[in-house]
Amino acid sequence: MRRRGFLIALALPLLAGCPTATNEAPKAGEGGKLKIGFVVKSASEPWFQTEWKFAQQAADKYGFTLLKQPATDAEELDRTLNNLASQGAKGVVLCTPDTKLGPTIVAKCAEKNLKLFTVDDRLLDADGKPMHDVHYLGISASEIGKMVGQALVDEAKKRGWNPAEVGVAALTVDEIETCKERTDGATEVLLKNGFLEKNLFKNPWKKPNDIPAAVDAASTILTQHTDVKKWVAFSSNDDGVLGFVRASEQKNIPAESVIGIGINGTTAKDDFAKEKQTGMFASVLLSPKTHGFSTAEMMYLWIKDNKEPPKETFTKGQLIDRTNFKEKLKEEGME
Ligand code: FCA
Repeated sequence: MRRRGFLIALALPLLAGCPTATNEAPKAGEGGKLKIGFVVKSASEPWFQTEWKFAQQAADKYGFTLLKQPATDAEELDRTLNNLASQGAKGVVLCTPDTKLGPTIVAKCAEKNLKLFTVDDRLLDADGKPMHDVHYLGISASEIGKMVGQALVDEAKKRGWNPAEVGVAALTVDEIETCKERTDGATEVLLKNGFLEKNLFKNPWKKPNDIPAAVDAASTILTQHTDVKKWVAFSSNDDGVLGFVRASEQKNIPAESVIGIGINGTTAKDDFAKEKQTGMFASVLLSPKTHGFSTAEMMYLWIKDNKEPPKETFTKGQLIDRTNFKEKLKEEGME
């Protein structure tokens, strides 16, 4: 329904002979300043706030104007892309609220003369396949998922747990390629290391980017399996794992019986800073600097010098926990 609204909105100017298209064609921008949009699916998630912060540093360095906009659904994204074009933006770095909007987004950006650089979540075509021809920078998701799995295995061993008795909780977002690859990677490693399929409890995280929704999804798992006394937990990112950790606290499960390992680092770091260790044991710190600064910089050089960015870039991550997070965040320019 929503997507249809977006398609109609896209088709209307075309049907009407596109009377506004010439007016909306990219202008140099007021004051001659080049304008670039940076649109993300959630303005409240620390990951995206950090990405914006670094993108702003690129804008400050090169002197372009960065238009930071959230778009949480198809309609908002459609409005935002129209808006960016009418403000004279010539390109947009985008983490889409819905990867299935791929072809519609590509058509819209072409119509509005906006160069498109997708970040984090890759667009899917009409057959649900990744759109390899659209520029994309994302994480090496499967590899990072496996890092999470291995770190869970290592910590459980260190605590002397018998893997066959441990509950494995996964909050999944399988409709997003990068998220599915992460949780599949972690699952694979755990199952190869003595954790049991029968103890693997997956629950889809209905509203990703929303911690209360993750708490709900995790509570369901915990309520159904009160016999399980020790848990390892993972998800597509820190916020999902934090949902599990908060839910376990609400159920009075001791922190030492929970090993939660996230991805991003941007949310987990707040738990690492707490005086007492929580179930949020570690995280794979990504590089919001690369995802924010470098994408904005590449877009700027693409518009200004016609220097096309690589079609695909995959970034890495590094494990952080309470013992090293301060130093690692500093190295990434995050503190
Ligand atoms: C996805 C996740 C974010 C972040 C990003 C790199 O968009 O939802 O939390 O991990 O990939």
